[in-house]
Amino acid sequence: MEDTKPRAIYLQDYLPPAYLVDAVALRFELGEESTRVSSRLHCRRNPDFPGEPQALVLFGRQLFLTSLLLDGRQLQPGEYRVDEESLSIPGVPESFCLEVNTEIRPQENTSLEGLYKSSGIFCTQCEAQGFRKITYYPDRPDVMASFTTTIVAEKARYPVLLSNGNLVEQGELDGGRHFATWQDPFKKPSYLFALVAGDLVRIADSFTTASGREVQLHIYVEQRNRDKCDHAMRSLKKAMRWDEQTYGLEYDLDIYMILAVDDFNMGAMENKGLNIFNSKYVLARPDTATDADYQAIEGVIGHEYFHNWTGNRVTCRDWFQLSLKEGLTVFRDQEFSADMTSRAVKRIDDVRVLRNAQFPEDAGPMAHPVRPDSYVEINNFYTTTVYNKGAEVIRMYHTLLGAEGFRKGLQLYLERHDGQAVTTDDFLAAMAEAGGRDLGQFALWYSQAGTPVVQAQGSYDAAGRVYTLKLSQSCPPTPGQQEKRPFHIPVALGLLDLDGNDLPLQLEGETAPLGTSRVLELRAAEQTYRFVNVPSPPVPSLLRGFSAPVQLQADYTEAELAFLMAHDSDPFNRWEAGQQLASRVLLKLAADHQAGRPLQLDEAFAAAFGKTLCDSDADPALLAQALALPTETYLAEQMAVADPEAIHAAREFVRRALAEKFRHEFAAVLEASARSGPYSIEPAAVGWRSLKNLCLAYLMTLEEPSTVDHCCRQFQNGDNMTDVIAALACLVNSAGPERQQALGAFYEKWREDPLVVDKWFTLQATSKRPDTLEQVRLLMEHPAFNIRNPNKVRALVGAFCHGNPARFHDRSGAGYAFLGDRVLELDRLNPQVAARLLGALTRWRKYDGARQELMKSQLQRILAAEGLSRDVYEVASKSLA
Ligand code: B3K
Ligand code: ZN
Repeated sequence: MEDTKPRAIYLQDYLPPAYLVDAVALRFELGEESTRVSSRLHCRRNPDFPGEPQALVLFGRQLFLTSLLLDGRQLQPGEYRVDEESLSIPGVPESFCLEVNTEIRPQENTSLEGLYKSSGIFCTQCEAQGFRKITYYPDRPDVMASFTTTIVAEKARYPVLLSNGNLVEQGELDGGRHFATWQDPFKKPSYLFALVAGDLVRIADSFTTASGREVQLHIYVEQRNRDKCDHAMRSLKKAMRWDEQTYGLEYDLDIYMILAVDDFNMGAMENKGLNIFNSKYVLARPDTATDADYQAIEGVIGHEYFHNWTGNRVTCRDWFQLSLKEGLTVFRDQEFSADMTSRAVKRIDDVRVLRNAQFPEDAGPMAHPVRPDSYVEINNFYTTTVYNKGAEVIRMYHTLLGAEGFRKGLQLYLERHDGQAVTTDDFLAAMAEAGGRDLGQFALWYSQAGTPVVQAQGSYDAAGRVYTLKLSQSCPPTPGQQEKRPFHIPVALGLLDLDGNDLPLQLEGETAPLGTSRVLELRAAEQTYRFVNVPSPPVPSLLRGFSAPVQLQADYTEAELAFLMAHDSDPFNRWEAGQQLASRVLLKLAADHQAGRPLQLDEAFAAAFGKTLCDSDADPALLAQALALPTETYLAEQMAVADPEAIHAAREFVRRALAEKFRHEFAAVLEASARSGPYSIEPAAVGWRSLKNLCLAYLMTLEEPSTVDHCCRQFQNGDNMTDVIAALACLVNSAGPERQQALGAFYEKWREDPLVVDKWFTLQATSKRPDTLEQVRLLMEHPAFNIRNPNKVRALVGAFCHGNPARFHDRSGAGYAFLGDRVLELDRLNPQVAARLLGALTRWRKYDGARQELMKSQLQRILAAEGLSRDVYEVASKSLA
């Protein structure tokens, strides 16, 4: 048993490939039973491979090998070896042509990795290692080849045949079949390969690049979705323009294609010239998609487009370098969205994701560095650490080098490595060189896991007019890393005077002040900064814009937090001060709840909240952010032993208490918003809707008939999905008969639209009502639910396990057992989705003894199951380790 356990792969074992592939010609014959794949590889020995010539090893999984020819000669079974994972051929010549013929069964492929079918459409997902489920190949990113792909299929069922690059030939064949041949002029790793065949409609547009080339833009969707592509197309053109203007980067092919499919493991995939998208990130119409959906579409369309340079033109040497392309591309899409909408709101949203998902990951058993040292299953490392913390690391280069230095560094990196597969060290070297900076210590952000804690202590000397700020840092241990070295941390800060204005900042030894907001570079375990000519005791505004992914511990009084909330010139820190104040109040109430003490609304907090709510000059979008309480997930992280019940009780109490206290003020906002104009997707309108719907949600906690009425009217008459779903979300938590009526009406109206039905599932799965788990179980039997569709699983099961802490962590353990059942059920169909879901149990050590036992027993039960995937095995075993 011992030796059949999946084994880890280590970064330190990296060796360059023994053989290179210069060109590959693929031919697919797509059938209803099986698909024939023939692949002709032009290979040669890699001159950079250290040591003796080796056997040629090609990776392959779940393939049926029909024939193998080396330089035209059929190989006999004794001349090669095939096992579960690979095909090896010893004694191959210096350079040769290999023809590999295999058969696969895409129709039976429920893992949605490799070639598979989604609602009658053939499509592929090859990153990270899906290509090896299509044919035997050196499926690793440092083998880059020119691809020519011929697709043969029945014309009536599959009129559209697509692959990467340019269409070079097409025509009719016998038996009602046709073919198309595509050629990609750019060398690429196999993970960027894509193939599509289906009955699709094409939305066409074009884009003229800065240098005057015309690029055809095609979005392919099923006929029923043709009226939902405008926003995606607009977003694509905006992204193309933005990358030219911001970084001087132009698109490089004459055609850019996007396909939307319903069955997809993640958001989307940046295949060269042919992106494949989860339809959730393409399709939108005002009546079917919310403002958040519109924003996510713009972000993901941008993300995949930006990969064309950061990922495709310059790719990763090995999968340990994943953040090289992902962190960088997330940073690029964040900046793009910030420029298209509101920078401050975008920053707040991004930091929320970091704190609600990445900080917990960094504090749990799956913690890993931005550049991991090892993995069992690479699909488990498409994490919020690699993506979102990776983006924060890129943001810190930007902060340290400045916008211009960063732009130069990026240009140097892309010029130097165009067409190569490289490492995060190569990226850092280009940044250091362009910025003229020593980034040796900065490299620790890639190799050390864990969220650093930065402590700040200030003191003011009135006689000397000196403000002294002491910053210290430490980082908790993470799996395999007990001791950490100090990080290089950019701490952006300002000092506020008694009136709340920014003071000029002059450090001891400087001849004049240098601005009112500046970046301190904390490099040692402890550093002291002395600001001179400070006329009065200041309130420091620390870590402005969240300049580093750290936990800041500052000894603010509640009065100081309220002061920063009202006056800080940095909008992020205004929001942050409010969140810190609210967290203190909520955590104190959670403790009261645990001790059985009566709950009381903190007066100072209520006053600060009221002041914010009544600030009529405030930007509605920022106001909505400021008035939203910290999430239950965030609050749980702040407790030594998380108590989901106490947190839920405290948070609901505060919501109701605030609603009671400010019912007129909330109602006034609702009224004002009614005058905010007709539906539009412009940021100002989005801001008003978010504020209005937040106020509605507060008021609905009181369930007063007039509010319920208002809510029902908004549900019935809303002309956009944002308003409709916001109203429905309130009704779903309510006790009245409106709940069932609204849910029924909504389903009847939208039953044919899978993405809208997903929202319907999610609202019910995240309901606060005590019978939610029962409802979720029933909904799994609903005809619209399909366990093979990842969007459905995420919308119902994922939303309950990850998005409803109060119900999921029910002390009976029923939520955990439900998750255990689903993980085992899903693992046989789609290991990637199963492993993600299991993530909800990894933090078991954070809970009380009774819950720990219940969670652990599910992990043990899963680990004991026969035939577990590598994906689930890795998460379960590391969680228990
Ligand atoms: N690069 C893909 C992710 C592939 C995940 C494979 N398990 C999407 C993206 O980050 O753009
Ligand atoms: Zn990406």
